[in-house]
Order: sequence, then C-alpha cells, then structure tokens
Amino acid sequence: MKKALVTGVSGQDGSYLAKLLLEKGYKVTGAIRRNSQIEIARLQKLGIADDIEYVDFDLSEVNNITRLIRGTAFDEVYNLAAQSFVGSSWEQPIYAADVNGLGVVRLLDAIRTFTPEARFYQASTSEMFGLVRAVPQNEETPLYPRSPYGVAKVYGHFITINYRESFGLHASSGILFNHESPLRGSEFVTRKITLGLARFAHGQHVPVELGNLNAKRDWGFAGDYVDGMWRMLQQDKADDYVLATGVTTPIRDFVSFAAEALDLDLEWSGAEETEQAVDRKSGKVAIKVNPKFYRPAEVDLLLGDATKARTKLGWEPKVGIRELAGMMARSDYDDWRV
Ligand code: NDP
Ligand code: GDR
Repeated sequence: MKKALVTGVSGQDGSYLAKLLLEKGYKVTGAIRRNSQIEIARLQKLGIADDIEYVDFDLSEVNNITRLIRGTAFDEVYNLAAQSFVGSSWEQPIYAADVNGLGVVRLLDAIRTFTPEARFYQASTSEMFGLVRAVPQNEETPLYPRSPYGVAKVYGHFITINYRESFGLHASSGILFNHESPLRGSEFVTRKITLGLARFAHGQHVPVELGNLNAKRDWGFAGDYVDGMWRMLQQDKADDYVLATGVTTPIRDFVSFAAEALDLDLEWSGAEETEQAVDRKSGKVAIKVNPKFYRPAEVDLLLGDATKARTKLGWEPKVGIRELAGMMARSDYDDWRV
C-alpha cells in the first residue's frame, strides 16, 4: 500500500486529492493545522473524514515537519498547505512569505535529509505570472507576481526546481490556474458569488458586493486538477506543468452563468465603481461594485496553455465554465439555510 502525505488536507484541493488517493488504494496521512477546533468539514462532506490519519502540522514550524518526515517513509508528499487567499496576503505579507515560501524549503530539506526517495508535489500557481507579459501562459512564460502571495509562491516554485536540480529529488511543481468547486472557500470570488446569488434566489435580497468585475480568470473544476497533481508524481522524471482549461472569463460573466443556473434574470448598468446588476423579476439589486474589494495591484488576465500536461500526462479538464458555475450555484442553493 503506497503512503501519501497531504498538507493542507482540510482545504478544497486537499479534500479532493485525499478522496482520489483513497480511491486508488493509498494510505493517506493528512497534515492538519490545529486551531481551536479541527476543521474537517470538507472531508466529512466527501464522506472520507474517517479514512484519513491526521497529524498536527504547521508549515511555519520546522520541528513538526522534521519529526513527521523522519518518522514515516512516505512514497508521495503533496504540499498543498498555504495562506491561499491573495487578498489577505497584503495584510499578512510576512506570514505569506513564511508559509508559502520558507515552508516549502522546510519540507523539501526534511525530505532531502530523511527520505530522498519520496516524490514531492508543490502547489505553484498562475498568480506567479501576475502582470500580463504573454498570453496564453505556459511553463516558459516569464514570472512577474503582483501580490505578496504570488511573490512567496515564486520562491516555493524555484526552491522546488532547485532541490530537484541540486539533490536529484523527484520534486514537481504544478502551475495551476484557478480551480473551483462547491468546496471552494467562501472568500474567493466564485464561491462568494454563488453563495450570495443562492441566498438572493431564496428571497433574501441582499446585494453581493464585489470588486473588480473586469479581471479575467481561467477557471476549471478542482476535481479535475487533483488528478493532474497525481499524474505528475507518476512520471519517471519530475518536471513542472501548467494545468488550465485554455478558456478565460471575466468575473462579470461568471456572475451571469451562476445567475442563469438559478433562474435569475440580471440587467447590468453603470460602469466601474457604480456598476450593478438588477434582477428583472424582483426589481432588486443582486450585484453591486464596492471599491473596498479592489486590490492594491491586480492580475488582469490569466489564460493558460496546458499543452505539456495534455501531451505528457494525458491530462484533460472535463468541466467547462458554465457547467462549473451552475454546479456551484445549484449546490449552494440546495444547501442554503436561513
Ligand atoms: P484552501 O485555502 O482551500 O486550503 C489551504 C490549506 O492550507 C488549508 O487546509 C489550510 O488549513 C492549510 N494551511 C494554511 N496555512 C497553513 C499553515 N501555516 N500550516 C499548515 N497548513 C496551513 O486552498 P486550495 O485548496 O484552494 O489550494 C491548495 C493549494 O494550491 C494552496 O497552496 C494554494 O495556494 C494553491 N493553489 C490553489 C489554486 C486554486 O485555484 N484553488 C490555484 C493554484 C494554486 P486550515 O484549514 O487550518 O486553514
Ligand atoms: P485569485 O482568486 O486571487 O485569482 O486567487 P479570487 O477568487 O480571490 O479572485 C479572482 C479575481 O476576482 C476579483 N474579485 C474579487 N475577488 C474576491 N476574492 N472577492 C471579491 O469580492 C472580488 N471582486 C472581484 C479579484 O480582484 C481577482 O481578480 C486564487 C487562489 O486560489 C490562489 O490561491 C491561487 O493561487 C489562484 O487563484 C490561482
């Protein structure tokens, strides 16, 4: 039985990845941050919470990392833990650097020292591309991160490559474009929209307040992307791969797709800071811009080219953007409680 360690197992990707690994017959150890209570709601929702062995873990603490890696010879280590919300990284830039940057080398160095045969996956991100230099973006596109989150992830990305080249570790980096699901955190824009519109569709006519509606993202389904992570670690040679759908969509259009799925009929008006969408049936404002949600620096356009993953890994995203928005909106509508 193969043994896998998943950091960030309580998060969106950690939950889907743990499910996939369990289905493939792995023994899954889930590294979990001990807060005032253990947060395993997503794992419970997927029905796998009792199938995982949990270990206390924080990427900012080298001692628990060393003990964990020294104590078990994992076949595969997936490093998904991170301060993952870009917006918060301007408020906690040093924490983002510590966890998303230095945390990666803490883990890699323990692997190099105690279990150099283990295969390692690093959760890199399209946020590293930042300022638009080329479209579509692939593994060769120059990096220009636009947030403390992105800057820290660039360190994590290159230290993974460096440990592969310096010490021969089987360390791969997945440069993943945005991926969403009904398990997405409620602070991210897609889930904020689907939760807000589901509440609206149930008759609670509170507008959803958003920031920049013009930013474009290449959104896929998280379930498809964790399959890509696993495929990377099954290759003979470690490498870096972009995972993306190759379709980019403005935030405004994601709103419209989610609204359609809930039978809301939105009429947009205004521009920039005064833009809003009124639901024609109720006559109430469903969406409005609040500049408070603008970011100090924005990533305007992400559009990925996953040709390498398609050809070398045989990876294909299966869920398109309309289907994804509908899946999330309907899930939030069905789960809605007053
Ligand atoms: P989530 O925010 O859903 O999950 C993040 C996980 O990291 C949570 O389990 C969280 O634990 C854990 N975590 C946070 N800080 C620490 C810490 N200091 N020590 C240990 N664990 C910690 O993110 P996603 O599942 O969406 O993303 C997974 C990874 O992929 C992240 O690294 C993210 O940056 C990256 N990524 C995500 C993309 C996406 O579109 N989803 C795209 C590209 C990259 P807790 O429950 O305690 O908060
Ligand atoms: P992102 O995702 O920053 O791309 O990072 P997020 O959903 O937070 O923002 C996407 C875009 O939407 C715009 N936006 C808003 N965003 C939020 N959160 N809330 C709002 O009200 C709002 N209004 C407009 C943002 O300005 C931005 O342009 C995600 C995370 O999962 C990262 O961990 C991951 O690395 C990247 O995706 C790829």
